[in-house]
Amino acid sequence: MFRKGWNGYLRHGFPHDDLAALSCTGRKSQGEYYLTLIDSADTLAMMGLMEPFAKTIQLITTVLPNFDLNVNVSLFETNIRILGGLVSSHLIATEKLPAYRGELLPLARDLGNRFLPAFNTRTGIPYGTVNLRHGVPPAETPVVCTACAGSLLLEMGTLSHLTGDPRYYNAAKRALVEVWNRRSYLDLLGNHLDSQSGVWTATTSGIAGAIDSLYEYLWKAYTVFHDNDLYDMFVQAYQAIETHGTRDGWHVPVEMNTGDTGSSTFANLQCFWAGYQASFGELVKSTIMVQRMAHLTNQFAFLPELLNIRTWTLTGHADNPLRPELVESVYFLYQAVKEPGLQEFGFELLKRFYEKAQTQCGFASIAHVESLYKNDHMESFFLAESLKYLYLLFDPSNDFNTGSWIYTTEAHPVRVLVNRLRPKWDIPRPRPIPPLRPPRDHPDASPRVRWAHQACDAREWRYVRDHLAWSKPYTGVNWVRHWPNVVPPEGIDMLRRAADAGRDRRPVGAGGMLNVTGAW
Ligand code: DMJ
Repeated sequence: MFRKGWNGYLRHGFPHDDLAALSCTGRKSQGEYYLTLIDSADTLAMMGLMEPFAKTIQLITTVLPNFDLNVNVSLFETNIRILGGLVSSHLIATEKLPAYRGELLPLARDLGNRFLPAFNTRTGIPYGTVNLRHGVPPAETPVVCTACAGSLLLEMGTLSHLTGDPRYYNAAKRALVEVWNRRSYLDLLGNHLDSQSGVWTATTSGIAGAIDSLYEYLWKAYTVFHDNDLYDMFVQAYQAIETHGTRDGWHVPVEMNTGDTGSSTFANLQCFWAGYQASFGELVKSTIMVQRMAHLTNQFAFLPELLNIRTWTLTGHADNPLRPELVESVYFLYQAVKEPGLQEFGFELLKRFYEKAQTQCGFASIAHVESLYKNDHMESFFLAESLKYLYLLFDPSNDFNTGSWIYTTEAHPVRVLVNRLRPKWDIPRPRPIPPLRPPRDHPDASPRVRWAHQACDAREWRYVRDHLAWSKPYTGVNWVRHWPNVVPPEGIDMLRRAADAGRDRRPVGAGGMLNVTGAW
């Protein structure tokens, strides 16, 4: 399937960003900077296609000497897809292609330099859009989405590590810290803010689009760069979502200042959360979420972009652009628990891509999850993420399943560093917590502190697995309402006992336990 999509892009889509998979032509989707070529290059290497990988690197450096392009682009999308693709391919080529001479790194550095003007705001929170040639367009809105400002550190930090230039790391970290500093006293974030004034312009919180990957980057960037500020932020942020952002165990949009329910909407983009939870050993919650998603796929061949979980009806957004989030979570949970049922589920999802999305020259986005009409577009993340995670799910001895790699939000692997970057990399620590927070010895504070030391106990996961049958028939929202009761009190006690025992929570990366010292 990857070969078909890749060859389809090269034959019909290149030199445009993406393949229009119905009309078999090319289409611009971002900056017309060879998006699919760069975003999917490392998938070739991860699937063992080393010769095409080497040729692709050559092609990239031939067609794209630099990013001196007069295009307005999304900082976020260009960072996760293009910069992430470049630094990841550079890392892999350095390790696996003897003839590689580091050609991608100057290109990545050139792009990183073109990002920097976007951070030139009063707060350090970047603009959402930058012109790659001229900097921020004069009439550009300062309003930026939370994920857009807070999901830059893995790529820009790795660029700093590779070049020895701390500016990229510092800009991305400052942006993340400045967004976090504006959290509510419930430790929740809104979904858009003004990068000049620092004021929230949209105060609905949650884990769906516009906020999602910020959470991912707190944990993953901590793991890669060993920056304790990020760990502290991660623990608070995760706990806040689990405490205030769920209803009946579903993650829902909530008001950041009050915790009130915004709407009963499930978004396909939320599905990454289960994989994220699995990556730090929160296996029970991860399993429950994946199982819920599995039940949803009994009703829909592809998860819709949005679903009203109160009325159980589709909203206006009933499409699915072949997103990776669900397979991503199946993959990460499988890596943590090696449950064969997860591979079976992954294979089912793979078959659906094969049977329902395939076209003459590639794979097309699904326009409506009930009619299964198609859109004339193959997103770059279908090759860069969806098929990559599916491949890794079935290839246990793959180097990328066993080494100390961390995946960016666009599934680009970056290396866990052996040592923390310091001191010139450090920027001031986050400001003290806002005054409305309960004092440290207040009982409200203790679960957060305890959570950080909680054990990751395989028994707890097996317990939940054995009590939640994968084959449970879908019975709609009433059955869903009963979910919180599915984990009986003994299960909760087991979690508490594990916490009391004070065993260390060991992080689980894509390659199992992280081998932090063996990386570089
Ligand atoms: C990808 O570009 C990234 O995973 C991003 O974080 C949000 N979602 C799309 C794919 O769905």
